[in-house]
Amino acid sequence: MSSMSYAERATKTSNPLVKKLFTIMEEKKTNLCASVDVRTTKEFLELIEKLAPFICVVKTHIDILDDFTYDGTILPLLELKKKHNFLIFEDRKFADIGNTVKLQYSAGVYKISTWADITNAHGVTGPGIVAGLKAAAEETTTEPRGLLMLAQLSSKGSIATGEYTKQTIDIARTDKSFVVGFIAQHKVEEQEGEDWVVMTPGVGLDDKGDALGQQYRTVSEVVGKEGCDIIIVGRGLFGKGRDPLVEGKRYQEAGWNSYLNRIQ
Ligand code: 5FU
Repeated sequence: MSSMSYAERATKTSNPLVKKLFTIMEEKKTNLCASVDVRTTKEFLELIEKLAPFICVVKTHIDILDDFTYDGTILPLLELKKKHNFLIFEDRKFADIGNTVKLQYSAGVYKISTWADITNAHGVTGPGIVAGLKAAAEETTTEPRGLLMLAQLSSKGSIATGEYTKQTIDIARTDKSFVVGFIAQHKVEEQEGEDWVVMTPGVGLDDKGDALGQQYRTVSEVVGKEGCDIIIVGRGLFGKGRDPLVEGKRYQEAGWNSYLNRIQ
């Protein structure tokens, strides 16, 4: 489906969450997901407010915040979501048995299933992880929820390759209504009737990586050459004294132009 427009894919999908996502992307002309890895709620909300016009998805690591409270962090986040029209993706990377992830997703202080449209999981524990997360979503919200399976990672030496990646894709196929796509480094080969959303981290226009194993590729490589749908950018937008207003626009334009070139 990588040569089809987001608008066309929004019409074709029967999944309400995917429809919402592609519709936002088309309306705001963006395939940029901002990864807002900061430590205070103030910085978090201010950064999202600045980046909001340029993005389709906010990606959180909610457990990084030093001062998290549901009312102080999540309620204003949901207000920003309403005002600026984006989806929320909690990059929780679940990796346990079904019963445990069910609790981790819906309970504790974070109650992720009540506010995050999208979350993700590793395939390492087998398909029970999908069933556990889906059960939690069904029990805690009437809003559409979607799962991305971690098929590949961006970091140096990742062992999520080859047969592991293949088997993770097979796990995704066990529930095509709840699993909406993958975190991967390139487009996943699709079977008849499939249209997976591929979200890709490890994207940077100025750096090649960091000191802890992160590896960056350019926007045109990821969207144009590899056929990924959404670029996930963190420090490229706000790190090292960068101006999120400038970089937000820059990555949005780069992502959108690469997409337009791809579907021509
Ligand atoms: F699944 C993955 C992955 O393979 N690589 C990643 O970098 C997730 N990430 C996340 O994307 C990571 O946890 C960060 O939150 C973000 C990338 O941030 P950066 O600042 O653009 O390197």
